[in-house]
Amino acid sequence: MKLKALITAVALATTTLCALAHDAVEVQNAWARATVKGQMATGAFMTLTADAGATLVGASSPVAGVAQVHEMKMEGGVMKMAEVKGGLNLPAGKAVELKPGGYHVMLMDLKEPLMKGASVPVTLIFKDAKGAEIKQELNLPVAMSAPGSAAKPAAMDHSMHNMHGDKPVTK
Ligand SMILES: [Cu+2]
Repeated sequence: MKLKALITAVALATTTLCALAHDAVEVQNAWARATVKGQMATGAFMTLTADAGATLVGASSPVAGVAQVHEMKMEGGVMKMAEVKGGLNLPAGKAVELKPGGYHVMLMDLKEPLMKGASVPVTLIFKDAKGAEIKQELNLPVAMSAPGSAAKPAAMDHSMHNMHGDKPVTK
């Protein structure tokens, strides 16, 4: 057991070093949406650029029982979202935006409310071009809308929360 843990640690350290050397995924404009009392799920958003190409295969956070990579799209006139099967492809050198109404990291089974102005640790799990796992730890600012944008949250964000069984968000 101990030996296995050690091997895992060494393997992780090795992939991290490789990641820093040439496969790092650049994360920009990352943030997580603040929640209201009783709300059990929220989204995290960011722009990802993988110089050598990568796939965002998962995420984790100490504040969420479950974290998944989600996609939101129109289906028969209804906005639906689901886990991105096989992960979100990040083509080499291309910025991929995770934003309200599109791709996002869904934080579910929240253990505590996300307060505006606080920060939340989120670990992103990538597979690099060679299939090796890379973990990237982030500390996301919690806000009501994308930092630096005056845009109001889109109406579709509300349905997103409802789909996870939360109370309707009222204005
Ligand atoms: Cu979602």
